[in-house]
Amino acid sequence: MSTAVNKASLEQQAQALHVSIGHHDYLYYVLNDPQISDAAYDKLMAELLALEQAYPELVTADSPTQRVGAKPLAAFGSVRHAVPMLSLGNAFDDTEVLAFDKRVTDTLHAAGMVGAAGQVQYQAEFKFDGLAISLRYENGSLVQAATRGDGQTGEDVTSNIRTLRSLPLKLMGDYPDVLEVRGEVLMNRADFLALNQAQQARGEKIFVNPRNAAAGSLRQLDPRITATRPLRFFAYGWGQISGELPYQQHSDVLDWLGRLGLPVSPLRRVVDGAQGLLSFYVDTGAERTQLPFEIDGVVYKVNSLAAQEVLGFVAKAPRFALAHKYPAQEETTRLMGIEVQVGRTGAITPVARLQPVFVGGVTVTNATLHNEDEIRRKDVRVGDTVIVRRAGDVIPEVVGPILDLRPEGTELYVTPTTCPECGSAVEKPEDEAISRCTGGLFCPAQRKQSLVHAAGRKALDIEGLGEKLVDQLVDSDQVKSLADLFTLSVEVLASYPRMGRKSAENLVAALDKARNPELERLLYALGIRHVGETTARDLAKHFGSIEALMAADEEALLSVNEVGPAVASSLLRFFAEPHNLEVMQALKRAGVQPQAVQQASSDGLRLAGKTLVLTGTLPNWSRDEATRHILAAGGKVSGSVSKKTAYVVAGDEAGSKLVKAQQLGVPVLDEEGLKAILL
Ligand code: D41
Repeated sequence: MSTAVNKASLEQQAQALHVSIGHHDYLYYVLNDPQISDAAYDKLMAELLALEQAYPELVTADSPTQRVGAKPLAAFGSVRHAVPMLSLGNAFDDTEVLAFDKRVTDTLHAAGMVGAAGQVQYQAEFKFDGLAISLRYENGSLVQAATRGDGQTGEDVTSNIRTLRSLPLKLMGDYPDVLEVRGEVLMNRADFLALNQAQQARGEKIFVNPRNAAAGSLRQLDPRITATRPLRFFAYGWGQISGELPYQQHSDVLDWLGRLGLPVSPLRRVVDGAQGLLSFYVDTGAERTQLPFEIDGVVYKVNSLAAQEVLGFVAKAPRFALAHKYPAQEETTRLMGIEVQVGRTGAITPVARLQPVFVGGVTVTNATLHNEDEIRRKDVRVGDTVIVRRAGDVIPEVVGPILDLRPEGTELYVTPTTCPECGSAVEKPEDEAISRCTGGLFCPAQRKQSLVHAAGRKALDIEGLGEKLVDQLVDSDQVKSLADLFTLSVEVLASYPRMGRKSAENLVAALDKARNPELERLLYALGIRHVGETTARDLAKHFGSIEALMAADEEALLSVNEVGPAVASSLLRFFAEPHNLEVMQALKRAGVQPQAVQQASSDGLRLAGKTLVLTGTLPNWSRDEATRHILAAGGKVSGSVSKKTAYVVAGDEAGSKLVKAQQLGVPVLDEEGLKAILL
């Protein structure tokens, strides 16, 4: 008699611990809002383990101690889905979305489910770039998890799915007897990068992207490995549900799944009509690169479940839903060759020559391979089929080879030992990843790049002096240094191919204008290592003239705010070099004379001590113009928004920085607002 009572109370004790641990897992992994310390959590877990050790009959499949309990499998079993897992139709442009909305609206109109002028209501969601999974809960307990497979039959990944801490082993609240939840398993970008680092340190497989890492982690036969992988899950639908569905809208069912303890994306929106869909697509696209995980599009679903039923299916895809894809950020193509580019400072960058491929909205033929170490790490070889990535506006890069497709006879890449441009030795300092040509300004590639840099908009801003002309001027030995540019005549320039007299005159006029630059621009134009725009500005403000700067010793240089030992020693080396002194003198002879600098203190200026961030396109001012006005008013311009940002100045097509400003409560100005503060 007493044993029975005892047993019931022990079971209650274990149950209470299940609920408590499940609740804290939910707070921690789903809501990101833990309410007890790790130590307190560990104590609950230890208590449960002790109890189960003393009374093994208390161990149930849905006990939190069993998340990683399972032994390695020999193979995955197969699971037939009680309700098939459908696929999604795709759209790649607005017209396809408009056609979808029209089809839906016409059908529902004919069925009397929308008024004559009515718009269809949709649920708009992210399209997570992961793996589709079906979870089966019976009496609230997770009993089975399966991959989508062909939609009818998938693989049994229950032991692996149990290790996902964000998934409840036991549902909360008022759950139905049978509930099949469908969703996507994925890995956050940051977790993917950390995993790859750890994999590399252990000499194990590197994953090419988060999706691949999530798939590889889920397809482990040993759940103990899966347990170490930071996988996440978001529910987006359902299969079998016993009894009557308590809601009539897709969005309400997803909210309900959230209340049962399942992770559901909060970034969903209920929208009306095609315009609502397209706005969601555009807004989400602007935030896309800032999200912690990868999405490859958005998904639209007719919100009314009754309307979904009327619309029905074609083949294996529902007529009530549509995936609207963003241009793929990754594609595969052939690596035809690896060439090296020599930069302004001699840095040797390997560049991949690719079979042209459409990725991220443009056709890509070249992609960076960063440096030799990266090529080795990724083991990329000429002839490989490679994955090319172009995310946002960043330079396309080669992510890695697809080893299964490697042809025979490929060879490891080695950086050339001599510069392909000038034949000088290529050196690689032990502690640096970058090889450099030692030719200095003897190397035509370095000379060309220095001149292109000096002519750039942030430097001397010499309009009409592009890369092509610089190539010709250097190749013909007409220009050997920055100073030589200022000796060019209309006659000489007009003698170059594709150079009319008018263009030559314009260029000579542009050069004339560039003879009196602001000091900071001239300093920046010289291309001294470690002297970027900001440092050039600080130096100009501090010293006021090029002569004063050239006369400064280390102590004087270090007394400038923001100038450290690296900048100081680079400046000293630059001005100690006879060739550079010659160029400085030649510049003077050619009439290059920087403007006098007003060394006014910034105190009392309108934006003194304030940092502003620019985003989007302003109606009248270019980014550089706006920056100059802000600096003139004593303010600073930064590239990223933080709580310390005084204002975000937003123009057309402002992106994530505007979103961030709104999140942080940073005041946002338009161009007019900025002018009002400045003037
Ligand atoms: O995020 C996703 N990848 C996602 C996939 C989503 N947000 N919603 C989806 N909805 C469906 C229906 C409409 C069929 C319930 C889906 C998928 N299906 C899906 N994923 C893989 C195949 C189909």
